[in-house]
Amino acid sequence: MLKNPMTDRERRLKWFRDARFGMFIHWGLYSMLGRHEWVMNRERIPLKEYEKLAGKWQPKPNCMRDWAKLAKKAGMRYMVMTTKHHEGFCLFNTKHTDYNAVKRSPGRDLVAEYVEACRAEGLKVGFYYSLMDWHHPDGVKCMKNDASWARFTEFTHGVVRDLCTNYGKVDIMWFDGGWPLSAEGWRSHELINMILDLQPDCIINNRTGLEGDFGTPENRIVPEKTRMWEACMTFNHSWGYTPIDTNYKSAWEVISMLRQCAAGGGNLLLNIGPMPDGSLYHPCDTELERVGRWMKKYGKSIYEATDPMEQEWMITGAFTRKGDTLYYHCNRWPGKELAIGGLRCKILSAKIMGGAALKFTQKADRLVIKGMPEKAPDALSTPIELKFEGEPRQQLGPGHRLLSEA
Ligand code: JFZ
Repeated sequence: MLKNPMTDRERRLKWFRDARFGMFIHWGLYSMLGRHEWVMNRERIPLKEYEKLAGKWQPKPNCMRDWAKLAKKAGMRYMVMTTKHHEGFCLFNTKHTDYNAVKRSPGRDLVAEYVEACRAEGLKVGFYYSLMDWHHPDGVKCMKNDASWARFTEFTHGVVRDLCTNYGKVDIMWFDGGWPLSAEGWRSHELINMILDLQPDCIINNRTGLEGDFGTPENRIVPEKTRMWEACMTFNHSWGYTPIDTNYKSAWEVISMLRQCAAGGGNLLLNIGPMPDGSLYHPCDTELERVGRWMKKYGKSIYEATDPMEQEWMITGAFTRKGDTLYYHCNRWPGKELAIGGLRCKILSAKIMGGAALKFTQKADRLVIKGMPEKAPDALSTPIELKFEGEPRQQLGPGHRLLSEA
């Protein structure tokens, strides 16, 4: 049985619910090849050839500090870094395998450096750990052979124990790569109980095969209604460093995703795959700095505004809500007037967030806000703050009027 997951879960999740925004880091031997973190599998690179990378990796000193500084500047409140991805190379010291960053190149404990960098910036510490392991000799045999299964699950639990013992407080264990075993096969109940024994405040995601403390929709924002969730998104379309994948998200898109996550009561975990030496690069750094300047000014409408509101799509923007306040995130500026149809609540006041009151008319379910500047105060998105009373619901339907009003 799992330790006291329900009552304890909300206590452990409190900081996470308030955090809203985190930085995901995918960094490993695969970063040196620059063709996605699945390169070993996709290109069927022979193990002996791939292992040579573990004799060459030379990240520059203190690169994680740059990551943590950028995360803080962007308004992120936690980080999650790959401690071991599917390739099986551990970025930390462990007695369970020499295929690690201390016994091989770069001869440093990269996880220890990462943890220090997070804490220096006041960021919560998350560890990504892939259960699936393409390097371990029992990583596949464990499916069919009991002795192999016993060895591989002992290895897995032993390595996770090292992660939860040797680096101080761990705030998130972010598991991944459940293939080829089930929750029972991974002994996930035992794994989670061990983590909570060692790290009683830690939260654990849903990729051990068990429900976990939060859901992890990947590269899509799908709010979960019955529990906490966090959407993980790439900056381009790869998690690991992949310079040939140049279609990067803009600050405008990141803020739109943040609004969508907040409106659904969840978090955004946005990924960067650093260069082999740990360097960051354009446009990730510049776009995240733009996001951070926006979050400094309008962050309340994202961090705090997670109350539910039934809304419909609009081309000029979308809502978040906190109590009796709606924030209409206008990210396509219509000019001096903004019309919003379908609102079923009475609007009491309107203003650009942080600005002066705006005139408005509300007839039936048509709100028209007037006297706005010709140009958007902030092209990334300008939140219009609306105080309201009544039912915060927007209802439009496909007809020009609802059938009930025809
Ligand atoms: C996994 C990894 O394979 C990938 O390399 C990256 O680390 C990502 C964050 O997690 O990718 C997945 C995991 C789950 C799904 C899709 C890709 N899924 O459930 O659809």
